[in-house]
Amino acid sequence: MISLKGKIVLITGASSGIGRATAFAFAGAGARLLLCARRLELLQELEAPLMKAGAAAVTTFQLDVRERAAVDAAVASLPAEWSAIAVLVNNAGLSRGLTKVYEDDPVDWDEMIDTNVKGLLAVTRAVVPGMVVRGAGHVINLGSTAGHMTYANGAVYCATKAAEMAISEGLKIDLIGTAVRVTSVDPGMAETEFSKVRFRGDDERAAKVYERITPLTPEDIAEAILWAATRPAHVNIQSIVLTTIDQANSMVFHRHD
Ligand code: NDP
Ligand code: 8X3
Repeated sequence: MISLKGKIVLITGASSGIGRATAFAFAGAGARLLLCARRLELLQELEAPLMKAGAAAVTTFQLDVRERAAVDAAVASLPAEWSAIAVLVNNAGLSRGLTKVYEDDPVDWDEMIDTNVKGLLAVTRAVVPGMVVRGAGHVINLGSTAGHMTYANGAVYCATKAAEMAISEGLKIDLIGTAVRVTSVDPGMAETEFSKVRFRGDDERAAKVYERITPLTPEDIAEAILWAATRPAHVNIQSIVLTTIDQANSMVFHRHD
């Protein structure tokens, strides 16, 4: 196990759900946290609790990962004491709608592809060259069981997560011979703001997704991310697929009586 004490960890989409839980997990390991998302006020509210949880330092900033120039500028303008990013958690992501692909709103396609695929690529492109130069680093991407098996009415979201899997594999190949590690963490259903965002604030519809199921918690996933990041330097965890006991794959669930 390697120590993350004082190491810089950049987490995208840290204002909610898995990203926020991951910030607390890395805080517990004594890391220095660089947290971004669009809702800056939510990030700022986390600063004191994260310090209390053990973070060595916390810096928050507003970032929309879809804005490639802003991503480049944010990473390039990090002060020297924050620039040596040791772990990048590419977590920012979302799903919009649950509709037949031939009836879908193309605006939703753009939002999912721009965030989950191009946003992940933009942050990776901005951060990884520094890791290669420093001879150390770890990129942890959030995939999904949705990338392993497509489900009805979810073609484009599933496609973005299949793309994440291909990008993680490709990045690992391209980094071969360097000390930079790449991991894809692929959860099944976890209760976060994910379904509220998918259904644009329809809380009732979102709650139905988790009805009579014990979903994963964001903390379950954060624990897996932290575990991957703390393996000895020669160990590269390529992927972790985790689901609740009530889920077999994208299509098969057990709903309790
Ligand atoms: P949440 O909606 O709770 O969190 C999503 C996070 O992503 C928020 O912090 C949001 O912050 C951020 N985000 C969204 N769009 C952008 C953007 N353009 N720029 C910067 N940040 C952005 O969902 P989850 O925690 O569940 O999702 C996190 C990741 O996990 C996603 O990649 C998702 O696809 C994946 N995942 C989720 C599963 C689930 O069942 N919940 C299962 C498998 C994978 P803000 O709105 O403030 O920008
Ligand atoms: C999120 C899990 O099954 O709702 O990636 O798409 S699912």
